[in-house]
Amino acid sequence: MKIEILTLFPEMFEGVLSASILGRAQAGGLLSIETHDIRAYTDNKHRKTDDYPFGGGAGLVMMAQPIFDCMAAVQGNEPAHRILLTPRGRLLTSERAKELSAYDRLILLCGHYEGVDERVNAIIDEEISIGDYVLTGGELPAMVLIDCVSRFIPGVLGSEESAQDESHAAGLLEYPQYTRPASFRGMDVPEILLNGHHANIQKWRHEQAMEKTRAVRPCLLGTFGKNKEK
Ligand code: 4FV
Repeated sequence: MKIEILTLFPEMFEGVLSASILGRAQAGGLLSIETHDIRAYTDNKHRKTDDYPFGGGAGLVMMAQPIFDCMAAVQGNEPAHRILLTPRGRLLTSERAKELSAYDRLILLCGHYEGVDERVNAIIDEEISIGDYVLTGGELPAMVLIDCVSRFIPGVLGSEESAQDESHAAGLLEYPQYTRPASFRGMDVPEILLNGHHANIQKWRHEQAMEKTRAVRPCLLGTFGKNKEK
């Protein structure tokens, strides 16, 4: 998969995209991620990328021209699924991330300040939000999207990991996880995980996931109840 990021702050991505799993995925050729500086596509001598909103209101709005020209230069003649990160978008879920991982190419547009000129939607295929809160920019949401989409690309997670058996993948919050030592400062790992057999461990984990989901995110149970076994 090739991911290209249109941003005013390419430097924000350097650490995140070069470290850990994402760094290894790129080194292994499973993923290619590039950033593009929108400011390089401005057509005014002051390299201005934003301006005051028509109709008044606080803050600044990103102008359409630099974004249009940056998108045209980056996309070229090749198809890509173009996503604007914005609080006004469809909420990013594990299910949507898995669907996005099927694309060969994603182009992510990071808004900044108060957002982008509405006319930018003429060159966007989808608006995605990472949650109902407002950040200072779309860069962190883009990193979140890249991280959770990449986990569904075959080979990105090691063989010992899986994006399938975890919180939200099955429609529930994940069961508790423990590792060595079996007893730590008087807190013991549940006996069933030490001596139970596979079927009992699976049953216990499902019960724990249901209990956690009921306590913390009961709204998920409605979805889980509709199309999965109880
Ligand atoms: C956001 C979110 C988000 C709003 C104004 C960038 C900022 C600025 N993006 N999910 N929540 N974006 O807060 O995706 O343009």
